[in-house]
Amino acid sequence: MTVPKSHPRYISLKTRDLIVDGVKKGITSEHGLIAHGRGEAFDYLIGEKTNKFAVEAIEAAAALLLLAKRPVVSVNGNAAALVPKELVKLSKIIPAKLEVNIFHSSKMRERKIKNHLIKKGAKEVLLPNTEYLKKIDHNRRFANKDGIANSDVVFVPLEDGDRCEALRNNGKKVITVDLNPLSRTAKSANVTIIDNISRAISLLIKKINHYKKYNGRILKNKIKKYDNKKILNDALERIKMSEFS
Ligand code: PTJ
Repeated sequence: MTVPKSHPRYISLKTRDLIVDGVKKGITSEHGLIAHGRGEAFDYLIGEKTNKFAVEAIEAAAALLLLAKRPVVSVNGNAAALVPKELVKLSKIIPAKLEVNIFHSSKMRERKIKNHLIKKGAKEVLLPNTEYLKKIDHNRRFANKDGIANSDVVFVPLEDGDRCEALRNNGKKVITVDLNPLSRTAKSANVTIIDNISRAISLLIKKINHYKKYNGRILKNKIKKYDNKKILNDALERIKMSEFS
């Protein structure tokens, strides 16, 4: 669709095009369209901008990813359609493994997401294989032994609640990006970035580059001071403040 730049909802409409293209290419699941719509609704309510609570979470996420021993960036169909280049860049600067790990199981879609990430510059992209996460009893439990299965910190944007809880129950530290502060994922992650992935990921990359000069003690201190419950509450307060203007 051709949208003039002057259109007040230009960014939102172009972002929709990315998700629709993702479905057409077989990268994004049809359910991804619904998830995107839910995200848009929450984005409205937080003012369609990166708020202070998101910046604080991005700082904690940057520290956690830099301190991790075996970090993994998990990619699903929505994230791959919206920010593929940025996910590749993020995995390179940490550095972290990239693993395709999707909720609506499909071997074909996994391969398509992998190829899409390679086209965008990724050298290696893992797919779930023989290993599996405990305490989740369906076909969404598979993970790669060199990736999520043996990771200590997982960056997993737009994740389903069950799988986020399963990652926590398997001893992983979880960083998510989720526009809905009331979702189970938002509540069960260690660090919840309540922002649109399209805005948050570049800021996370910048912050990681900036934090690389800090030693472990400073980074640990940033994590110690971080309180995810407070961040969720701040986001809810922001939503309550939404009013007609
Ligand atoms: O590719 P798959 O099979 O792994 O499927 C991916 C989706 C996202 C469809 C799947 O994980 C799913 O169904 O997720 P949920 O349970 O609908 O949760 C997605 C969450 O992401 C919701 O809380 C949305 O509000 C939020 N969300 C949607 N779009 C964005 C977003 N958060 C940040 N940025 C967005 N652009």
